[in-house]
Amino acid sequence: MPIDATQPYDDSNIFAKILRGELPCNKVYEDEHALAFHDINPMAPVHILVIPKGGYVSWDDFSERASDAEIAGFTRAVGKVARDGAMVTQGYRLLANIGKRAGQEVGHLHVHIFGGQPLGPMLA
Ligand code: IU
Repeated sequence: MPIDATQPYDDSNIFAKILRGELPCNKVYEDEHALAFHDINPMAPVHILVIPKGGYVSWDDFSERASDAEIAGFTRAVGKVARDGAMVTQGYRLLANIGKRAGQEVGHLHVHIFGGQPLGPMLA
């Protein structure tokens, strides 16, 4: 059931639980501002989620409330995961589903990184 991304952040979501260590994840990378882990239901040979450590629902929420350091740190973490995953030469795709119409299922901002195969055209 997609979430309403205009609602305030609710820290009972599953990624908040992962961040608090209440649930496990298959971690790829972590630093002060971001955590990256393998998607539990991969849609490509490489399917990694990168999440900011702060509680933000959407990109618009993040860009409004996060500090410059958080925004820079998160952006750099996405790039680092792509580089470390050797996706840079082959190409990769970044995707963030925001809100109901985009099918956002988890109310904590996350960027999907897809790679490891030709990715085809953009959305249907
Ligand atoms: P979406 O952009 O909100 O639709 O993507 C949520 C993703 O979170 C989706 O690809 C799930 O497979 C993934 N996921 C996960 O990796 N671990 C979980 O415990 C849950 C969802 I729930």
